[in-house]
Amino acid sequence: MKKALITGITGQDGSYLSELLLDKGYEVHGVIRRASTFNTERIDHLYNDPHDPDARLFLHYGDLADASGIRALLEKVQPEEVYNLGAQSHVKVSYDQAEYTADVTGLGALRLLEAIRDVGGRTGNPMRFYQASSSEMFGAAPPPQGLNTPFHPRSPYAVAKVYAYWQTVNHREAYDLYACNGILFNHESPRRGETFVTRKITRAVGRIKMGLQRKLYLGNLEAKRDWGHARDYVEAMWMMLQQDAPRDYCIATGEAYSVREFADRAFALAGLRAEDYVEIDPRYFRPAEVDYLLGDATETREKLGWTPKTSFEELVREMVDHDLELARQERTLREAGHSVALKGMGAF
Ligand code: NDP
Ligand code: GDR
Repeated sequence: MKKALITGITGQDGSYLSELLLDKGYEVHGVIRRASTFNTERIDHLYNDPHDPDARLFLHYGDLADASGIRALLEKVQPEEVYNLGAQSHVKVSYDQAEYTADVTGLGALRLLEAIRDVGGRTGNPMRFYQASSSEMFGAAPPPQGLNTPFHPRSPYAVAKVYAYWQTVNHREAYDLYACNGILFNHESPRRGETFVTRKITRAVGRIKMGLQRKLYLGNLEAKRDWGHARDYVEAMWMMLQQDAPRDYCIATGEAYSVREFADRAFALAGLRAEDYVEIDPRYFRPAEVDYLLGDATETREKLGWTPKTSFEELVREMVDHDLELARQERTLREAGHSVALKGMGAF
C-alpha cells in the first residue's frame, strides 16, 4: 500500500486530495495544527478511529514552522509521496501577517524539502514532492500566463510562493529529487473557505434568498480569475507525481470571468439580481491588486493528459445549490430558537 503525507489536509484541497488518494488505495497521513478546537470538518467523513483495522487515514500534529517536528514525522511515516498544501493562503491576510506568511508559505516548503533530502537520503526512500504553487506568482504579468511567463508577485503571499517555487526547482536540480511545482490557477468548490470571494458570494446568495442577510459587501468587482473546480485540480496534483520524470505544470481552465460576472451568475441561479444586493466596501480592496489571471495549460494537456471536467456554469451551480441548502438549514435552526455562529463572515 502506497503512503502519502499531506500538509494542509484540513483545507479545501487537502480534503479532496485525501478522498482521491483513499479511493486509489493509499494510506493517507495528514498534518494538522494544534488548536483549542478541532477543525477537521472537511475530512471528518473520511476518518475512522485509528484502532479500526481498516483505518487508512491518520492525523498527526505538526506545523510548517516547526522543522524538527516535520522531520520526525517524515522519519516515522516514511511516505512515498509528500504533498505540500499547507500555507497561510489568503492574499489579503498576507498583508497583515507578512512575516508569518513568508515563514509558513515560503520557508515551510524549504523545511519540508530539506527534511525529505535528509530523511530520504539516510533511509533510501526517494520521496516524491508536490509543491502547491500559485497563479498569484504571475501577479501583474499580462494574460495569458503559462510556464514561460516571468513572475511578478503582488502580495507577501505571492512573494512567499515564488520563494517556495524556486526552492522546489533548486532541490530538483541540485539533489535530483523528484519534486514538482503545480502552478494552479484559482479553484473553488462548496468546501472553499468562506473568506475567498466565490464562496463569500455563494454563501451570501443562499442567506439572502432565505431572508437571513440583506446585503453583500465586496471589494474589486473587475478583477478577473480563471476559476476551476478543486476536485478536478487535485487529480492533476496526483498525476504530476506519477510521471517518469519530475517537472512543473500549469493547471487552468483557459477561461476567465470577473468577480462581477461570478456574482451575476450566482445570484441569477437563485432567481435574484446581484445589483440589488451587492455593495462596494473599500475595506476589501488590496494594497496591490492582481487584475487578470488567465491560464495557458496547453503544455499540461500535452504532457500530462489532464483536462478540467467541470465548467464554470457547473461550478457556480454546485456552489449555489450547496449554499442554498446550508442557508435553509440555518433558517430552520434559527426558527427553532438555536443560535448559529457566523464564524467571521464578512470579515474579509
Ligand atoms: P486552505 O486555506 O483551504 O487550506 C490551507 C491549509 O494549510 C489548511 O489545512 C491549514 O490548516 C494549513 N496550514 C495553515 N498554516 C499552516 C501551518 N503553519 N502549518 C501547517 N499547515 C498550515 O487552502 P486551499 O486548500 O485552497 O489551498 C491548498 C494550497 O494550494 C495552499 O498552499 C494554497 O496557497 C495553494 N493554492 C490554492 C489555490 C486555490 O485556488 N485554492 C490556487 C493555487 C495555490 P488549518 O485548517 O489549521 O488552518
Ligand atoms: P485570490 O482569491 O486572491 O485570487 O487568491 P480571492 O477569492 O480572495 O480573491 C479573488 C479576487 O476577488 C477580489 N475580491 C474579493 N476577494 C475577497 N476575498 N473578498 C472580497 O470581498 C472581494 N471582493 C473582490 C479580490 O480583490 C481578488 O481580485 C486565491 C487563494 O486561494 C490563493 O491561495 C491562491 O494562490 C490563488 O487564489 C490562486
